[in-house]
Amino acid sequence: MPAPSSLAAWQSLEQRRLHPLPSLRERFVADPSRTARMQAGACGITLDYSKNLLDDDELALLLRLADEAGLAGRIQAMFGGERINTTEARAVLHVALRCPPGTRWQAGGSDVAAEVHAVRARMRAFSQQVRGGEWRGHGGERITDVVNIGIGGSDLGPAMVCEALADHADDGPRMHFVSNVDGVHIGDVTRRCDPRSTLFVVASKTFTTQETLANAHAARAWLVGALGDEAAVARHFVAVSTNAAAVRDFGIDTANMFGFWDWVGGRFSLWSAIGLPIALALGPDRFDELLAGAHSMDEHFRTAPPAANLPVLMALLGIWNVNFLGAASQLIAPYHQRLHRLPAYLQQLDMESNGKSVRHDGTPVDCRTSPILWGEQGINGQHAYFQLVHQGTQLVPVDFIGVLDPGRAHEGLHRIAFANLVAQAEALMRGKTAAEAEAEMRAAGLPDARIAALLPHRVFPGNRPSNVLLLDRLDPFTLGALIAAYEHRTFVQGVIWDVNSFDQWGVELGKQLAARVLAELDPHAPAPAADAHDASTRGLIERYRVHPR
Ligand code: G6Q
Repeated sequence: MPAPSSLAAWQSLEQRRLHPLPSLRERFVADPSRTARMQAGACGITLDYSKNLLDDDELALLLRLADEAGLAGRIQAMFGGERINTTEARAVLHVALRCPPGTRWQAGGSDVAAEVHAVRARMRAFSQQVRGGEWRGHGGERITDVVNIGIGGSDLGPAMVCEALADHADDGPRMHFVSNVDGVHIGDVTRRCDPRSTLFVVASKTFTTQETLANAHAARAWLVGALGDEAAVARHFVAVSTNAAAVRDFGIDTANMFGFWDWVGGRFSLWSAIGLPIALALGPDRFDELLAGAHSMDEHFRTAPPAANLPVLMALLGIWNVNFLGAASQLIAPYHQRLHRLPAYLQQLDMESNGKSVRHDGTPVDCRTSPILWGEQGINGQHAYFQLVHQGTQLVPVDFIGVLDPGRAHEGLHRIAFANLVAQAEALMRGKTAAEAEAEMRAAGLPDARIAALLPHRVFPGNRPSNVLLLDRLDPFTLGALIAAYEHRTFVQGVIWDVNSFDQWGVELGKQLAARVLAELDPHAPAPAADAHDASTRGLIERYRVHPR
C-alpha cells in the first residue's frame, strides 16, 4: 500500500491548506445552501458537517484520497473475511456478529454466521432464564444483580451500552462492572450486592488477563465465603471467553461458558458474547435491536456512495483536521447523560486501533495518526475545558452528539441541554469579533478604559470546526448504528494512514514489566538486583516495600 503522503490527492490537499480561506462565518453568509449540501444521514442519525473548515473542493480531494488509498478494496477485504489483521494473521469480522438470522457468511471456508447465531441463541435462552427467574442462585434466590468482571474491550463496550440504554431495561437485574484491580472497585460492588442473588460474568477473551482473573478470584472467594459452599460457583459464575481450558481451570463449567472467536477484536467485541451483560440487562430482544442497528450501518457503509457515506465522511473530516489543519486531539461531546461513557469507549476504539507509528510493511508512517480522543458529556465540559476549545491556542475539532427525542427525560430539561449543544457549535463557528465584544460592553455601560483593557480577553476567534451528529432517539437500534459508524470511521482512517487498526502491541510492554515488578514489591521477597532497574524504578519499588503496613 502506498504511503499516505505519496498519494496525489494528499499532495493536492497539502496545497489546498496553504490557500487562505474565508472564515466559516463568511462562508455561511456567502453560501445559503452550505448546510443543506453538507449533511448525510443513515439509520436514524444525521450528520451536519457544514461547520468544518472545508469546502466542496477539499471534500472532493478527500474523497479522491480514500479512492487512491484503495478504500473500496479494503472494505471488501474486511467483509470478505481476509486476514487484514496481518500482524496477528487474523480476519476482522465483527461485522459478521451482527448479521441477521437466516443469513450465511462464508469466510475462511466456513459459514461464520451459523456459529454466531448458535451462540446468540444460547445467550438469548440464558438471559431469558435469568431475567425470568428460572435461573436462580445456589440457595434458590432470584438473580437481582449481575457483575461483569472484565477490562478493556471486555468491559468498556457493555458498560457503555448498558448505561446508554438503561431506560430500555424494563425490570432487568441491576448491572455492575468491575475492571480496576485495586481492590476498591470489586469491594465497592460486592458491598452493594447480596451473594445469594448475585451472578458474576467473567469476561475475558484470553482468560489470562491479570486484572480480570485477580478480580474473579476475589469475587469467588467472597461468594464461597458467604455461602459456605464451593458448589455455589456453578450457579453464580458464567464465563465469556475463547479459552475453554482456562475457564475450566478457573472452576467454571464450560456448559456455562459463552464462546467467541479470534476474529473478534476486544474493542470490537460488544456484539459477541461479550455483550452478554447487555442481553441480561435489557433482554435479548433489545440486544438483537442493537445488532440490527449496527448491521444497518454496516450495509450503509458497504453500499452507500462515499460522498453520502456517514462513516467515510466522518473519517475524511477527521483526516482533514488532523493531517492538514494540525489538530492533535478530537473532543467527543455527547449532550445526553446516558452517553457519558461514550467518550471512554471511543477512546479505546480509536486510540488503540490507530495510535500506531508504523505502516503495514513495518516502515514508519509519514504523517500524524490517531488524534487524542477525549471528553465527557458536553454540559459538564462547558463548565470546565470548553474555555480551551473556544479561546485556547490549539485547534480542537468537536463531535457534538445530540438526541432529538427526550425519551423519558423531562422535556423542558432536555431542551435546555439541546439548546446548549446548538449554541456551543454556533459559538465555536461564529466566535465574537472585537466590534461585537466592544458593542456589548458599551451597551452594558463600561467605561472606555475598562473596555480597552477587557477587549482582547472578550474576543472569540471562532472558525473552530465541529460536527453535529443528531440521533432521532436513543434506542438500541440507533445506538448500534452510532457505534458501528464510529467503528467504520476508525477503520477508514486506518486504511488511509496504512496502519493495522486491529492489533495492539503497544499495550504489551507494560504488562510484561508489571508481572516482574509485582513479584519484586513483596517485602518478603529478595530485593531486585541493583542493576535490574533504573534508579527511579528501583526507588519506587523500595518505597513500597518499606512502607509500614
Ligand atoms: C482490545 C484490547 C484489550 C482487551 C483487554 C482484555 O482490543 O485487546 O482492551 O480487550 O486487554 O483482554 P481479555 O478480554 O483477553 O481479558
